Amino acid sequence: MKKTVLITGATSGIGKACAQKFAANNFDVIITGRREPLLTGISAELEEKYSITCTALCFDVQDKAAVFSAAEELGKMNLKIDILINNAGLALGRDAFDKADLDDWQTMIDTNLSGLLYTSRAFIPFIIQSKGHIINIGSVAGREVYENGNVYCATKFAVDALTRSMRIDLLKYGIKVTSVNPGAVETAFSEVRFKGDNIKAEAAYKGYTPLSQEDVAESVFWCSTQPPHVCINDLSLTCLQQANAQVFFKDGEQ
Ligand code: NDP
Ligand code: 8X3
Repeated sequence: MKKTVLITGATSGIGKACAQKFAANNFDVIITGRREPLLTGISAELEEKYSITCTALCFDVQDKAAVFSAAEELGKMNLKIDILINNAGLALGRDAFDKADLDDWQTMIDTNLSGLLYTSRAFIPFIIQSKGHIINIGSVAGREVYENGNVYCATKFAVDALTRSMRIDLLKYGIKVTSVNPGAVETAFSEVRFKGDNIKAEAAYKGYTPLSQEDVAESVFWCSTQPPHVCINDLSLTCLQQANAQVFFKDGEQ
């Protein structure tokens, strides 16, 4: 039977690559994000290319009421969800603890933590019904902190804690819960983090070959296609030139 995946933050980067990967494998896809024109374009492209159904829902994960009303809308449309990918997220700034912008901190907490809580609570009834799978996109920054990573790292540590908690609390429903924790992936992430400063954003990926969004989508898809009795608890991946959240071996280093 055809399965459906809901991906938060599918207008760009890892989320968009996941939408493409699942659609290419004959899943129906529900994509979400704040940028409606991008959602509409991606939805049309996936339906045309892969002959699947792609439903686009435009909402901000920070907005509790909007998240729950999107879930209500899906319920009215009688849509089922087999896999929820909690991917929407961002970093803002890379500043020392004593200098960082409080609004940046708040936005990261509201998006990466509260947003993930809202989408999980709103869509879990669908996942319970389908005995499905929740995949949270964490980060190597949720395993080890790095200099000036402070609140971004804290939100990703929280994603790790919530993934473990969900796995325990939802065990009785036969639901799989996985975290996928990538190292550096070349997406719009750094452009957003450095607020459009392209020089800083490009520097983040200089001197090594980072992961691509497709590499991460491949891992997410693999986690979701294991036999029914197998649950991948967490999967961490980095590019060959990255050992952990802090250590890189860049071109030209000896
Ligand atoms: P992108 O900036 O390319 O994509 C981020 C996505 O999240 C966009 O689709 C954006 O959609 C969505 N998003 C952001 N804020 C909100 C919000 N408030 N409400 C709804 N959607 C939102 O970055 P990535 O693909 O790299 O990031 C995806 C996830 O991967 C994040 O959780 C990030 O922390 C994580 N990650 C990234 C790594 C990297 O090096 N790139 C490494 C490890 C983890 P829109 O703007 O349309 O709302
Ligand atoms: C994103 C990867 O190393 O920039 O989670 O924090 S990193």
